[in-house]
Order: sequence, then C-alpha cells, then structure tokens
Amino acid sequence: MEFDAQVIAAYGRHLRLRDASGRVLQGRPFGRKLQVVCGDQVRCTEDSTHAEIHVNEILPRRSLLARSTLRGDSEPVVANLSLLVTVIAPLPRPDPFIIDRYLCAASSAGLRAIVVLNKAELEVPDELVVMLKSFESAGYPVLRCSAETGDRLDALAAELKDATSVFVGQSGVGKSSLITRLVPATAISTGDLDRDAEGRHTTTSSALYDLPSGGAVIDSPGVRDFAPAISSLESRSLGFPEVDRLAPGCRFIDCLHLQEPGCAVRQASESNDMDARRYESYRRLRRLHNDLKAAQGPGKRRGQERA
Ligand SMILES: Nc1nc2c(ncn2[C@@H]2O[C@H](COP(=O)(O)OP(=O)(O)O)[C@@H](O)[C@H]2O)c(=O)[nH]1
Ligand SMILES: [Mg+2]
Ligand SMILES: [Zn+2]
Repeated sequence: MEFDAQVIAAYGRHLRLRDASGRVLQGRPFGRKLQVVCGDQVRCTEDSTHAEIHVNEILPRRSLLARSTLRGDSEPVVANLSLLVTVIAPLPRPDPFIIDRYLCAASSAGLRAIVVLNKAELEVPDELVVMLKSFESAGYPVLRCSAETGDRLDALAAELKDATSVFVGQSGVGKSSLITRLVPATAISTGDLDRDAEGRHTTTSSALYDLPSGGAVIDSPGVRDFAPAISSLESRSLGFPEVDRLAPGCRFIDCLHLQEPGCAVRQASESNDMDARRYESYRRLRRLHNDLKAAQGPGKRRGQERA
C-alpha cells in the first residue's frame, strides 16, 4: 500500500520516516538514482514480507540546499527549508569564506539566512568581532547566544518559530547543544540516528526535530568545507546583498565586478564602503564556479549549456 511520509533523518541510504499519523519507520530509497535527504516528502510502499519501507518517489521540493562535489556534480543536502542558520563560535575558529559559501547557497535556494555566534559567553577576539560585522553590514542578522548559559536562546527560538531551519557549520561549534536546548528531550530521541552500532554519538547524519512553538529544525553533521552547487554560483550576486545594492552604479549592466572598468563594487571595496574580505570572498566564489565547471569536464559542460 502506498503512503506519503516525511524524511526525519538520513544516514547515508538509511532513512527514518514519519507518516501522516506520526508513526516513525525505517526505510531506504528504492533505486540507485533516488537521492533522498532529510526534510524530503516522499511516497513509499511497505514491503509486507520484509517489513521494510521502500521510498519510491521524492515529492516536489519547495526548496533545496545543494552542494557541489569535487567533480562539480550537484548533491542535495537538505530539502524543504525556509531558513539557513550558520552556527559559529569563538572556538573552533571560524572560516568566514565557508560562511559566505553557505550564505551563497541559501540565497540561491531562496532561503532566509542568519548567522549565530554560539559560546558567546567566551571571549570574542577582535578579528571575530570584525567578521561578525561584515555579515551584519551585508544585511545578515547576527545573533549571539550560548547553549551553555542559555543566554539569548529565547531570541534564537523566536527566529526559528514556524520556519523549517537547518543548522550548519563546523563540528564543535555547538549545533547539537543548541538543538538539545530548544527541543524537548522526548522529541530528540525519536529523531536520533546519531549513534553507530556501539551506541557512540556520531555526526554523520542529518535529523529533523519539531520545535515546541511550531516549525522544525534540522541538525546537520559538521563539515570541513562546503561548495555550493554550480547552479548557485551562476546567479548574479551570489548571496552578497551589498553587491546587489552597489551594482546599479557599475558602468556595465552585466558587470561581474572583477576586472571591469567603472565597477562600483570594486571601488566600494577599495574605499572600504564594502567589506574587503567579503569582496575577496565574492571573487573566490566566481573562481570556484570556473574551477567546478573545469572539473566537470568538457562533455558535461556542453550538456549543461544545451539545457
Ligand atoms: N563554552 C561553551 N561550550 C559549548 C556551548 N555550546 C556547546 N558547547 C560545547 O561545545 C562542544 C561541541 O558541541 P556540539 O553541540 O556537539 O557541537 P556540534 O558539533 O556543532 O553539534 C561540546 O563540548 C559542548 O559542550 C556554549 O554555548 N558554550
Ligand atoms: Mg552535532
Ligand atoms: Zn561591477
């Protein structure tokens, strides 16, 4: 019998599903090509002989956070979101360029994005203050809080209310700690696939948790690096709202803000009206696009141009 379910955790091809009545089931994609991710709505069948759920179809996604592999292929990360929460902390030391890459992917996926500084009770070095300011002046809300002390968690909960969010960021910044604080303990256990065969906690899966005040949050494994899907890198402003604001001042309407004469964006970065680090990050993302295209090889490139 066919039924629809929501994917509430994905551990490789092992899926945890929740049907309309709230029943939680284990399943797996039926067919090699189906790339099912946490947050997906799927159509399933129950195999009566094996007592296993087959996911046969992914229902249309409202939104998708996607990344590029080293070969330039697009891979889905999480689906049906409305908000991307980049979590950073004084320690481990944040890499602002990775944050910009996430903001780029969020922007092209049509997601609202915020930056959360967790462990805010620790000393915040000057360079981190400068970094946070670069996101704020670009137009991204920055929220400082602490999973440890509970400080400002109410403000974070208010941001998350009624949204489907994903927490992304380096391992060790406190994503899971924040979620543990925001979600009742009973809800944590149902989504918990974060354990290996020995019961140790691992961070190799994504899991969705319902929030008590409405909305849901997806915990994601820590990543060392993140490259947005190529399609995200083809948009005009790459998740740089400040570039959007400056671009009307460029001499050429199709200015890419690299070497073009009369570029208002480059001028703004030189006169510090735009954060110079953010501008460098913008340039790196343009280069990343070319590098990923090259990694795809000529066959794939032609194929994409026809589409
Ligand atoms: N000082 C401090 N430590 C925190 C805070 N939040 C989390 N931690 C610690 O940071 C470590 C990593 O937390 P975890 O939630 O597993 O990070 P994740 O890898 O991003 O999910 C743990 O030892 C937590 O106890 C915080 O607000 N302040
Ligand atoms: Mg974690
Ligand atoms: Zn320009």
